[in-house]
Amino acid sequence: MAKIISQTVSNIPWEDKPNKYPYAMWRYSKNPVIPRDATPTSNSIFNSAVVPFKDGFAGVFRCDTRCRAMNLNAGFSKDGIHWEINPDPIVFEGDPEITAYEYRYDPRVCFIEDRYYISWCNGYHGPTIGLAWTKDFQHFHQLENAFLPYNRNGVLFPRKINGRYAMVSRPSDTGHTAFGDIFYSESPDLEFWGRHRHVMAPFRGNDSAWQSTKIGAGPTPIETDEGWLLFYHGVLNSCNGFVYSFGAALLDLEKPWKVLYRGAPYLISPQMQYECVGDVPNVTFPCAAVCAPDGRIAMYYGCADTVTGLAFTTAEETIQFLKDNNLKVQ
Ligand code: BMA
Repeated sequence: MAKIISQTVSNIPWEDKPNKYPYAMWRYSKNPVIPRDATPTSNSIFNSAVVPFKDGFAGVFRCDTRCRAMNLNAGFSKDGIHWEINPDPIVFEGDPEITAYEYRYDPRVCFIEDRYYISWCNGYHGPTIGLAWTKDFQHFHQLENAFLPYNRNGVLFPRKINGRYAMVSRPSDTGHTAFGDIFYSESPDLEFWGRHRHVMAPFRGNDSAWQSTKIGAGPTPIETDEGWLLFYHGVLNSCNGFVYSFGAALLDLEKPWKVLYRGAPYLISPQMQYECVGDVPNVTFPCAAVCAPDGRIAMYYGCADTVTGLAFTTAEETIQFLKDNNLKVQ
């Protein structure tokens, strides 16, 4: 049985797999859990990050406003399903040159040592990776941007690896990027990043076409005794535009840029109405997972750039799925 080493709590949101359901990941039957108008000014709430906090959960939510400004709001929940999301965006403290707001979106939250780190796509003369920390989800201290523009999908690892902080990210461009590989970077202090290593490229071929255009890390990687479990989104360029699905890979524990297994089929692709119809149709975009000691995993994912859904799996089932469906990459 694959064992989760990362932080776990037993009260994660959960629903058992429907009888005879054939796949490794299944959706919450009451999706979406967060509607688009959960704050007075929100046009949409999606691609958002949740972590265990006190005896419940806290999160950083991508709230696009009815002016279509992209920003981040904190929120709280007892059960991970019913959320109170602050009506006002997070105010980041720090060097005004860095905290100046252009746009903020697609947050991830990662608990490291004694605090919660937020990484997000931060507008600074183009998209790059913003970083901040909080201990209480009230006060947020912004750090230097991790990388030069242009970069997206910066996701921290929950502990130092070989003595350094670690992050995967996806170098990109200023537009609706039509390419993108996942890279690994290290930092001694969360300010200076280097030692960049290539992790994975999109797979250009029929054997896994859902991830043929670009890929990007999803939730904080989950440490298991068999490797880092990385859920990531992959994009297919169809005649109807980009289609965002997500799947998983298992990365080496000490050298996370080495891929041990990578699933050829997706785990979730846009199939439900709330995933196919919205401001951007056909998008399922995972940004957070919470784990239980017995290996259960609850995943939060953005649906059609409009609402937020939940899906479930277990470490054992996903790792077995990866072993049974490993993509052969030349
Ligand atoms: C990406 C990001 C995501 C979004 C996706 C689909 O480039 O902007 O926030 O979910 O496009 O629109």
